[in-house]
Amino acid sequence: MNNVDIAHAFEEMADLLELHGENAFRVRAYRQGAKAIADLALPVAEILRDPNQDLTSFPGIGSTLAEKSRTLVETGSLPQLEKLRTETPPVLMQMTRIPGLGVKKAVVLQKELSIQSLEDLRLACQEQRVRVLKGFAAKTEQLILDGLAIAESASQRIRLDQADRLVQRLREHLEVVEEIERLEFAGSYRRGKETVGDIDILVVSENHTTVMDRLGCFPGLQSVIVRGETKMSIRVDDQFQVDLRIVPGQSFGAALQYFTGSKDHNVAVRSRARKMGFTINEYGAAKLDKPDTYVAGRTEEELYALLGLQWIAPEFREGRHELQWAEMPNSAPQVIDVNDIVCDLHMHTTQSDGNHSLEQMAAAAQQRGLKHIAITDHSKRVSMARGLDEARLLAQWAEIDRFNAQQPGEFRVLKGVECDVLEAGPLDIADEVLAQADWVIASVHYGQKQSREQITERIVGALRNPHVDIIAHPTGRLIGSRPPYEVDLAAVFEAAVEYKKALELNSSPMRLDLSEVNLMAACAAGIPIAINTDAHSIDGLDAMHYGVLQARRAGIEKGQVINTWPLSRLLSWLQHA
Ligand code: DGT
Ligand code: CA
Ligand code: CA
Ligand code: ZN
Repeated sequence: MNNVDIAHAFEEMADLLELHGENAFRVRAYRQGAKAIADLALPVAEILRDPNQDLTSFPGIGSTLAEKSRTLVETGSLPQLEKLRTETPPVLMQMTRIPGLGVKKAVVLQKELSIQSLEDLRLACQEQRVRVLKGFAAKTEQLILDGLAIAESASQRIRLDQADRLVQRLREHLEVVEEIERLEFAGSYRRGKETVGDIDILVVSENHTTVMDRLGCFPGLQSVIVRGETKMSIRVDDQFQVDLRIVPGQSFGAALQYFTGSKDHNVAVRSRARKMGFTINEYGAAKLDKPDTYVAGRTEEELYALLGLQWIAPEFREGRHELQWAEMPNSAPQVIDVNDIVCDLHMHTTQSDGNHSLEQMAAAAQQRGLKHIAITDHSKRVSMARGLDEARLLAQWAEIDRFNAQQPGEFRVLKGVECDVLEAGPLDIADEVLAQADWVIASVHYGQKQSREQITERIVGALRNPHVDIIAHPTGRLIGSRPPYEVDLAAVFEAAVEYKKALELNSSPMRLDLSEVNLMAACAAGIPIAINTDAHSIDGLDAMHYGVLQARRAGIEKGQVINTWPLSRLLSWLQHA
């Protein structure tokens, strides 16, 4: 078993444990472990063999995971994983992606109706075989039918960070081909969508055979779906598709524009072109009366310029306002950019479930150009993460005061906490202690299955508390694995406006919560947004760009993003006056 195999086993453990409703922190321990193992420079087997090395000395690997790594290396399998696999028919994982259908109900349906595929489930609903089961109603059938489309697409799409890793592997594999003149990734990946349905590669090369032969020996290749003169599609890893197109150099810009999409953007571009007397396809732009003579197409800039437009960043190409903006750049909104970010206001340290100390996180944040951060460890309800009680919090904040006093420059650490909103409603930390914090995040981690009324009231109640500044990951979704909890976001937005509070865009690529669409609504309501990494290690701080990318896709102006404000403005906003 090599490191990649071990990491895969831990990832699968995490997925399956999550499916079975296991504690989120245990799930995360496996995810972190998987990442830590994948990042190791040495083979795990070698580390385990060396008496002078200790696997647990590497960040992200505790004694449990070290033990399981040993089992994997020595036996090639993990009994817990085997057991979970047999308890979990693959369709169950897909079924739990149907919004509103929890694990328990999915298990009952799967067993009672011998469901093998989502198609079986659709049939069962259409034939009204679900409503007759105990605990199910006609309403459930409709809910499932409505949710099936979402589940079907979720089961085939990968998250942006997973796409990033695949793209890097593909790039490294293809780059060695000297005959490749240009190589670019297009499609939803280039647009930075939160999930990607397939990877689209564009290549300029005279030698199609060499390029296709090289793609055909990609490690992880499962099968070649089609191979033609200019187009090749393969399946890689877990059923995921990669499309390659080879285009002539003079068409590269037109092809890149075309295959970057989105469809809606392309429709808008083509309709504008027609009105101006041009026709556009993936080979270039031509005059309507001379469709065979291309007048633009080597670069995207050239193509957009022909239509009187500035070049449009791929993340804006969703058929919203981007053509208007590109037409009159001076009146376009100042959309948030990664260079505008001066702080990160949600991160964990070794005091709770983080991997690095206050000093290490602060140094790493400074290296990344940040001017201030907030340390926000978990509160005591989160016992799995060694959440802090009042006494430990006060001690940590005294530590932060000392740290700030010793800072030579302007860099500052805010005294924060990620305080759980308890199942019954109240906050996990006493008001008189919260009053001493600079920055209080309220989060719902437990009781996520409660009714819409209950969860909404917990969140609105938290916003009403004068010490709370922001709600983290406001819908609790985990992309592709857990639907948002039932919450009336309109009521949450209303409360945020009334109490002058902020909402988070959690940058973790597994969350991206608030989502793009919800962000647009929050921003329309005038609610300040904090884009935070929720880092549990130094590396976690690098997730900021995912959050910023989603905020850009939502077209959020930088002034509305708290992370762009100087500390003085943040401190005065924190008075909520
Ligand atoms: P995905 O892969 O589902 O995440 O989304 P995309 O946007 O990458 O879609 P994909 O891979 O089917 O195609 C890539 C781009 O190529 C798409 O955004 C627009 C363009 N495209 C592909 N096929 C068509 C088509 O039949 N009509 C139009 N208008 N555009 C197309
Ligand atoms: Ca695609
Ligand atoms: Ca495609
Ligand atoms: Zn957190």
